[in-house]
Amino acid sequence: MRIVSLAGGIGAARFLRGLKAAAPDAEITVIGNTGDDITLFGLRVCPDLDTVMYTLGGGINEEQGWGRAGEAFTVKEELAAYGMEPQWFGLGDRDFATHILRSQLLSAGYPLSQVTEALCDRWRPGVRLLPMSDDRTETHVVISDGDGRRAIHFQEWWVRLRASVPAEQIALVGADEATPAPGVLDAIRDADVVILPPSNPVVSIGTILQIPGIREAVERKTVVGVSPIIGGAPVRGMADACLTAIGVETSAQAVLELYGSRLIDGWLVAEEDKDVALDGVVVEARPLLMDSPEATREIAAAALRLAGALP
Ligand code: GDP
Ligand code: FO1
Ligand code: CA
Ligand code: CA
Repeated sequence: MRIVSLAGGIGAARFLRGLKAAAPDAEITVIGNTGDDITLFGLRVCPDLDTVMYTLGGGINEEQGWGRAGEAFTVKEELAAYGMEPQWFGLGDRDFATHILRSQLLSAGYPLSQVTEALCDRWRPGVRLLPMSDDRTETHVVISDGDGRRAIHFQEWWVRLRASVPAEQIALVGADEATPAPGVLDAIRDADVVILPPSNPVVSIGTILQIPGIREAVERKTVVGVSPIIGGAPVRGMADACLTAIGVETSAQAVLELYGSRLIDGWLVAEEDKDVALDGVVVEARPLLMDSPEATREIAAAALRLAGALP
């Protein structure tokens, strides 16, 4: 069986562990969000790709959900001692090595897809991890504060401001000129099923779908999504602030309507959201908390069954 999954960071990475367990013989291609990517201290950082790679490769900080386990922050402290900015982004020493190697390969001319493959040679995530695009795109957020109305990088809004200042607009800079990375459209075309994990509908899944060609390719497939919203709230993180920014209510119903029935064939919601309905979409209510490996595997298995990919 061939499965394609679009992926943000923590929600996706945890779900993908369950998907691997639910379909151990499947060939899984993960199309990762690179809108979160940022250049810091001259190094290219790809938080969502790294979260998937470290989680599936056994290197993730499990409690935090991002960054490396057993991390130290000597380099960060030394940079701060020089007064280097930004100081609001916590890059650990082990993680720095990933960004140094990635940046070296990128400056040698390798595209991000090949660089990601090289990094995965070490981590062996058990899936094929492709960035959504080799072209540089970045999510920026328009805010108004004491410094006026301006666009800032998504990470500054998310990490420094904790999304506490309302986003007036969220845009993927560079999207119009970007093309899907090599292998992305082929993987979607050849997939038996496309799964949308419980990732952020705006800045993870929504971002990937903005790369020209990807949405159209996915719409041709059988697509099952897992709601990241349970009982009117995100399970973790600040996805509600992203949905509000694009004028969408924070509910499993509204996220389904945002994706639409052209894209989605099946939608998994939590039991408290069992009344969710949309013409042309099969909705199934079940426990959706990924609070153990078994529970997560069962969510993934339910998604595959809804897609007709498992008996
Ligand atoms: P990020 O890039 O690190 O923000 O991660 P993703 O975009 O992949 O996923 C974030 C989303 O995952 C958030 O909107 C959460 O509500 C959702 N999420 C996290 N844990 C769970 C869970 O256990 N169950 C469900 N249904 N959603 C979850
Ligand atoms: N998130 C934080 O809230 N604070 C941080 O200092 C931080 C550092 C960081 C470093 C590497 C990395 O891969 C991820 C990191 N994250 C951090 C998480 C991440 O930037 C955001 O949660 C996501 O981009 C939103 O999906
Ligand atoms: Ca993300
Ligand atoms: Ca379809």
